[in-house]
Amino acid sequence: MKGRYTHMKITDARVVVTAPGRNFVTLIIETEDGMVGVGDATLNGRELSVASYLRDHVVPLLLGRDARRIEDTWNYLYKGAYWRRGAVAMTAIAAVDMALWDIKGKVAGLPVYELLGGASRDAVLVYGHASGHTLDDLDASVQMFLNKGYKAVRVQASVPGLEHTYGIGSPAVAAYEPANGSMPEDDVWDTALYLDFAPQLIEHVREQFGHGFHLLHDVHHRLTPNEAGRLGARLEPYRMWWMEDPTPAEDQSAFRLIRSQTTTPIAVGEVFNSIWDCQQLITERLIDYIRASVTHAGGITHLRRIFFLAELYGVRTGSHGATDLSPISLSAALHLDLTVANFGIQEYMPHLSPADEVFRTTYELRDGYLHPGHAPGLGVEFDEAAAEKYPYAPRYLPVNRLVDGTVHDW
Ligand code: GCO
Ligand code: MG
Repeated sequence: MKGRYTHMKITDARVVVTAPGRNFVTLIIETEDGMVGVGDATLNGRELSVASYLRDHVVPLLLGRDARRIEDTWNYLYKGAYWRRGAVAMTAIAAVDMALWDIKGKVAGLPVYELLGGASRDAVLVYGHASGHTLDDLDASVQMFLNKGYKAVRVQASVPGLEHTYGIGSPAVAAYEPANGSMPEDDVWDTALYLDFAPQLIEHVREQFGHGFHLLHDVHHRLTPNEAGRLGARLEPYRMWWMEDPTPAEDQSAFRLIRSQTTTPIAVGEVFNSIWDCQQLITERLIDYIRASVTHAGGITHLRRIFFLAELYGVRTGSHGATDLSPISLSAALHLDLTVANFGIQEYMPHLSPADEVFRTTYELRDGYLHPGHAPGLGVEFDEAAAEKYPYAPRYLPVNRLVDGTVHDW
């Protein structure tokens, strides 16, 4: 047999770096019969390293390969590099993987979720980001999400006494990083101030709005295990959906200590890029939610493996979905979320205009739930002409320092 059914050659693969509102790296793969697939390759603050990894070392290997062989291509790029894991390599592999799933869906005439086993639910529960410099501002922000029908809200507020705190923005926030950072901004961090304030913040929100919605909070890797255990214990009366990234996530055994001190659910994983980063966390049941993203953890193929492992141990999913991941990443996450048995929740920060001019998406938010839509493939069209209007400019995430100048986790 000849043609598409035995081979489907990749004839072109190119990388586009664009900044419609913020920086995104996109991989476009084309096949001999004109199929086009797209993948997100954005690694916030280190974008060009992934663009180079793809352009210089992956694109030459893709040309002439069979676009249908997703699993084989994944292993070829992962094992074939010899050097394992790492955010840059895994983001590059993820972009290829997404683009190939997109193509497979388009060839089949089916949305990717159908190829992954079909929907396990009607739509995907998402959480929105409420924040405020003051508790009054935060109240207005929470109210806005509840009015829009959100069933789950993450709350962050400025810590009194600190000038900048991660996670605060206007209601329609697109980013928490400074807009024009050709150099990283220095922020000051004080754990004692935060630990005094965080329980007041959560108590305040429950007092104002009650228990009729799911409440989340991101600690952003800034505590020690003992501090995190104490905080989790203080938050227990407020029935949190989760406490996110309480300690630096690379130290997996630290979570034993946190677990021994609190039953507040724990979510970890936005900085992970492979199953090995969370193997212990999952198999020892040290977390409740795994938050890796499609883009940084090796694409749909690899993130699905992580989710399947998590399913065995009663750990649910809660994928990273900040706006530094492109709409292609969010769409890919939604297709996967819709299918897996152990889905928990999906982070959702809407991409603001002009991102929608460059990425045309089919996902739809209704009553606090997202659905990826029914278009074949991932359901995202990337407009290369529009992308050209928004040139890349370097931007960095801030760096935290303690009051005495010591570098701390941001
Ligand atoms: C989240 C994350 C983000 C990260 C960002 C870094 O929970 O959404 O913590 O806000 O800070 O993705 O690039
Ligand atoms: Mg986070």
